[in-house]
Amino acid sequence: PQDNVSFGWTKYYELEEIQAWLDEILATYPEVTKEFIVGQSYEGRTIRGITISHGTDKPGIFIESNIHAREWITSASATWFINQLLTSQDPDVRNLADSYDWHIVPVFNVDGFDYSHKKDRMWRKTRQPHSTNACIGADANRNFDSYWLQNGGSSDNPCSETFAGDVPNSEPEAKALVEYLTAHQDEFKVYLSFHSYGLWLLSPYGHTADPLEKPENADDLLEIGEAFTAAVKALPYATDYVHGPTGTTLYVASGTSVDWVFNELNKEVAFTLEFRDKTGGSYGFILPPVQIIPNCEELMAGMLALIGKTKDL
Ligand code: ING
Ligand code: ZN
Repeated sequence: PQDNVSFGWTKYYELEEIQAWLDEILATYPEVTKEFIVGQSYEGRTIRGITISHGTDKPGIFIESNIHAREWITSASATWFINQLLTSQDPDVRNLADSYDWHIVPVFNVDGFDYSHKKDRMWRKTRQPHSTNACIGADANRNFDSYWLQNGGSSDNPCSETFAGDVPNSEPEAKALVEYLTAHQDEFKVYLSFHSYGLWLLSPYGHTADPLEKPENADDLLEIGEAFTAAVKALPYATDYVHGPTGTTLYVASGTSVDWVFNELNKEVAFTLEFRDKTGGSYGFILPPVQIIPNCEELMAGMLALIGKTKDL
């Protein structure tokens, strides 16, 4: 799977290395890949994405990864997934690659990711200082304009790990994504947000734990979740993902990207994936590199099932 390019999935790479790899991929596969730019981060880094398309006007799938800085397994898995779409000879993966237009942002929170590599491994938030200088950064996954700071799971304290920002879209990264997705909303049908950790597949809504408040297509989302978890469980690792609505399954969190896309862009299929480590696992966010490939294999199995079920509904 390391065909053609100088990258492997046996260690975690720094932002510069991932950017260089992306350049290499774009240069190696010019016919089917294209760069897109979501925007600029607070510290002026470019938030880059790659489109992989083996044709025109296929249904689109958008993947946002590493919105939380310390969740390194997410960008490791997103880059592996990109490589698979381009190089795999497996007929199921080829079909997945050829039947959809893929829009993938491997590292969304570029400032935070760089900071987590160079200064503080456990950094989660963005890097924009609060106006009071009390603390740095907001939780980008609480900063979107959907039930923003309303129903819990997000904080108005700038020093909290789940600080929602002073206003929705206060973080340049969230604002850029909102503008990009709004302008390109016709190009995708499915939205996925990669996180770690805990082995969860979470559907809207995040803003409420009331089981009666649920999307119209809640049953469809459960069916998709069922397919995903069964496919992952069927691998030799027999890993148990748990699926369900975010607020009732994991915890309440408002202002997330997935809820914003689901509610404001009216996408019917939007999920948060929480990769390895397992819930209560001893590694947590510091997942050993030997688990990168197993996690990726689980991602691919789950993704094939998720997309397959979505198509059949
Ligand atoms: N978990 C996610 C978080 O943002 C989540 C869980 C995602 C909740 C999307 C609601 C919606 O807290 C981690 N590990 O970041
Ligand atoms: Zn996260």
